[in-house]
Amino acid sequence: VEASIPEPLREAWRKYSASEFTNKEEFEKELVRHIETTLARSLYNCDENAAYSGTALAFRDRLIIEWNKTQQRQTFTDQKRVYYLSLEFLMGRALDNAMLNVGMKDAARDGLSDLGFRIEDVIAQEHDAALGNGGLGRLAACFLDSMATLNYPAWGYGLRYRYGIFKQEIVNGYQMEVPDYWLDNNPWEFPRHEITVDIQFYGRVKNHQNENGKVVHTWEDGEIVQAVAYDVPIPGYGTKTTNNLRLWSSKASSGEFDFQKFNAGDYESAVADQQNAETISAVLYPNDNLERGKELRLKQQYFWCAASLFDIVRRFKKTRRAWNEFPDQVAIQLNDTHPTLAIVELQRILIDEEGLEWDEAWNIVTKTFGYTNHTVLPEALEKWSVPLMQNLLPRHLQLIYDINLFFLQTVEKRFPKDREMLSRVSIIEESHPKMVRMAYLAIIGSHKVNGVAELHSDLLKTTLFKDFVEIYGPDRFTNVTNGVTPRRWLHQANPLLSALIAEKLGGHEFLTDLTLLDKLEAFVDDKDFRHEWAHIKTMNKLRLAKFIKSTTGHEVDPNSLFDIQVKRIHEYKRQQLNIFGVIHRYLTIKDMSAEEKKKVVPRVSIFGGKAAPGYWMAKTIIHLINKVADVVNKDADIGNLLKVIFIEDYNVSKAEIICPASDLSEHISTAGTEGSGTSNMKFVMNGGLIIGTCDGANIEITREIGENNIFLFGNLAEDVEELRHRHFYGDFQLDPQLAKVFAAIKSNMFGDAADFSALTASIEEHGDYYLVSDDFNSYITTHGMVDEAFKNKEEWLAKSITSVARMGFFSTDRVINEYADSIWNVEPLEIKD
Ligand code: BZD
Repeated sequence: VEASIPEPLREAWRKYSASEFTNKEEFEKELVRHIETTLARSLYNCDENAAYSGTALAFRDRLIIEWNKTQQRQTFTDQKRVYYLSLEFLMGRALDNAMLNVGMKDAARDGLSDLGFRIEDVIAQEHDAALGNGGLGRLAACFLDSMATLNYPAWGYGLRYRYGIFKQEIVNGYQMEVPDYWLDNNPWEFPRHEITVDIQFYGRVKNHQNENGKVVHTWEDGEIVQAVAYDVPIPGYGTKTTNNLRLWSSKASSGEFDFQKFNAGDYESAVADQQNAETISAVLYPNDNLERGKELRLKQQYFWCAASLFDIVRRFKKTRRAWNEFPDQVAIQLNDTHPTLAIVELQRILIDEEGLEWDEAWNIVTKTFGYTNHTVLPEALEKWSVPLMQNLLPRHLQLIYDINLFFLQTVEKRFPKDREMLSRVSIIEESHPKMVRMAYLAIIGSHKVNGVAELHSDLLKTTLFKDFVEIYGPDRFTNVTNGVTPRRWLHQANPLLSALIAEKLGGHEFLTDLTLLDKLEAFVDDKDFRHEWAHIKTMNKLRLAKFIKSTTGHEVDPNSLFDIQVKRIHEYKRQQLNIFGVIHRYLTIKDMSAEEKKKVVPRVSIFGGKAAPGYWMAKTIIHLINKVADVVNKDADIGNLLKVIFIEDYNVSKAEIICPASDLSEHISTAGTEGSGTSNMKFVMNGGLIIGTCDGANIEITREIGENNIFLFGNLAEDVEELRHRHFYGDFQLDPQLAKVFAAIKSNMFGDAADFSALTASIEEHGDYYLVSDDFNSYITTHGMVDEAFKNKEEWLAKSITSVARMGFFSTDRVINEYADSIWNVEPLEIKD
């Protein structure tokens, strides 16, 4: 029950309603007030960390005032809202983003400087919010930024993990994982201890007949865990809209922290129950593109889906509308299959709790949900064992069987006697044990299914989901190519470039209409402009060089070509191809005469990325990169011609330093394996060129910027199957240049060759599934072309400028408008004073 102040008393409230600082002086006043009162510090003990906290609290006040207005306005207007369900939100730091989005960074810089602080040092105090693994989680974060910026009434729903993605340390060349405890002193969340939901697990289903003779189901005797809401304000850029990200935290329900046990002296077991409940939201699973079927993961998924659905339904019921209006008021987007249980949960609520008939309920459900697929990799497709689900969620398993039954009946009508088809598309895989195929359930329970780049969406339609295209027709399947938010990935990460562009274009409008970048093409031949462009790249390379020096001790020369691959380590992303290429380059340079060496373009090969803790091959790749770095970096024959750097603990805030500093970045997945990729967009937006395969969004980037401005290589997706087939039947020849690289590794040049034998064997002996050998020659040759191109500074600059000018398509603003129009059917709502 919400308590509203009676109308006659509201005058007093309005009179004293909180107000926002609007200039440097007012900011300083707020900052000092927070430091002296909220933090209980003074000018005698205010370090950078306290300055950060004070600044964050001052900005938080501003955000929450606008958050309140936005929520009131959205409730009052009561138009359709979007709910973005994602198990991951990889937000990074919030302060810089808040300053820029509310347009007060300059005031803050001056104010902090008056009080003795440098804004960059203050910003750097913040701990990244790292509640995600990689692209999927970061996409959700970019979506939140664009939804707020475009004034869509939209909420994110996720889990408040106590531990985000682990911190990576490199010890003797090996990855070590350190827990990421990030919640102490996090000023950006608001606990809502009054907003709780009881979530049930286990127990059994009982069937009864109600007064009308209808069979009803009750789910009884389970364990209850309580979900508590924590709200994070999401400011839009240049708008008052401040949306909400609601993260659920688990704790023992007041009933469950058993006071009887407690009072009876069974203290330990009472505490154990509590810890058990808190385990649900304790830790983010650190796997990307791998699902291992662990019970705790399923518990996380249901806990979060059930809490979110309860919240959404509660909000809808306050409007007292009829149930059939639910899809006109609510759009729910499923970020991958992780929240698929939300489909089943809504059906359960409508049937078991609200008493709707099956068909009426199911019609509401399917109109409400949309499902985004991010991968075609088989090992990433979620399946849950039926016995596991039976035990944890007995009622949901029944409902899944019913959904499947009705679905298979319609399929049978359309494709009579096609038993193969029925078993292929069944939600239940008839294996031992039986498995629930979550992607199929998500397709059946949604009105739209989308992939994240054109090639990826086409592959979904022609391979994984082919049968479903036949069953439902092509309209249920669509493409929405990914993007990134230009606020964080251009304006915040690269202030110098953003300022130069603004100067040329006469303002910062391009940040909210990225297609305006095309006006830059008019300046491609402008000498002064080129000069400034080049200068900014050098400044950004210096910034990265400084960072590398301070974190690794290595000196790198900013005149070298900075060649960067940063992303999660995965065989399909082929960091092994990159490091083999580096070894090849090393061997080639070592063989050169002094004369020949003079022609070599000096390079710095920069790697970064985490391996899932249980992914041995990925860890081996990290180990090899670090061992190669050890050898190359201290080889006097090589000097500055080649340096190899592994940046520890790659994360969002490091990406903000890394992306603006690339000359070249690598997006070299085996064709047909990467859904989209989004760092490719970040790098090009910052004036870096890319070397890449014809995969994911690389193809659309090429279409937009022109094939002269990108270095493409390698086999095409349409040829991959045939090549793998050939390898399987023994038709495999190790590429001769790669053979030299392997010989060097096996000579113990980079330490004990046995450490890397699994890696070389996967290629030489076990079928080279990712086609490293098939693509090696093309890769090396293309790097040669990169070297040649880099020698021509003017040409390179023209490519860089032209590419940025043509990147307008890859803003998440375009992406969100596409979702809004073709999937969600929602309208923006501007928040005025
Ligand atoms: O999603 C990534 C894809 O691999 C990229 O191609 C794509 O650009 C982005 C955004 O659409 N997928 C992931 O990042 N996936 C995961 O992190 C993940 C996490 C848990 C379980 C399964 C996958």
